[in-house]
Amino acid sequence: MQVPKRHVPVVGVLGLLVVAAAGGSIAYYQYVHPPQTACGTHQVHRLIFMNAIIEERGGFSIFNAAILNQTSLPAFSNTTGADLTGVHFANYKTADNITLSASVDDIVTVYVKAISTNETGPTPTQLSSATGHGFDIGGGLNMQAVNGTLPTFNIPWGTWYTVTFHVTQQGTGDYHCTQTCSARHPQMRGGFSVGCGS
Ligand SMILES: [Cu+2]
Repeated sequence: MQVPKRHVPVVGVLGLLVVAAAGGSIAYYQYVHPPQTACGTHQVHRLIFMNAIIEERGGFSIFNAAILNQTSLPAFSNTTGADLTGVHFANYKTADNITLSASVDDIVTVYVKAISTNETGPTPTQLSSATGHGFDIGGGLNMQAVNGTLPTFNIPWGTWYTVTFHVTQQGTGDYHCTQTCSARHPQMRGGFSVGCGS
């Protein structure tokens, strides 16, 4: 007697990450709210907007900050940056224009525009070998990107870069440029302060 062949179904298990595209250009993402941390903080999503120019001309400078009051990120373009049209957010004032401040369990989205000195004046200019600025978190803090890449080694002159990361560590560190852009490139950085609670 012949034993009938058994067909074993293959079950694929997919994760819950949902990435959808609307209008062919607007990307939405969704993340699961992590559990409360020991800090007992209420998570907020910060949007930090900054310019990056060689340190001799001011380095990084934060020009706006906001709390995002919706789960989807604003639409983003490398040439025009974030599009806040119709986005629910509330601006807030940072302590200064250089320090990045957040609390444990926050989500932070950084927008950086690399400004070429050739666009805004004669001297001093960036190194001719430089093609833009870069961005990374360091100085003892290590953040994992949940949208975009961290670090990035080139934000071409005149364009925008964005990254979203989850703040998982309390402490003091920095954010800094990753491309040798001028004589004072090693000083092109800002403080990153992560507290517990807000
Ligand atoms: Cu730089």
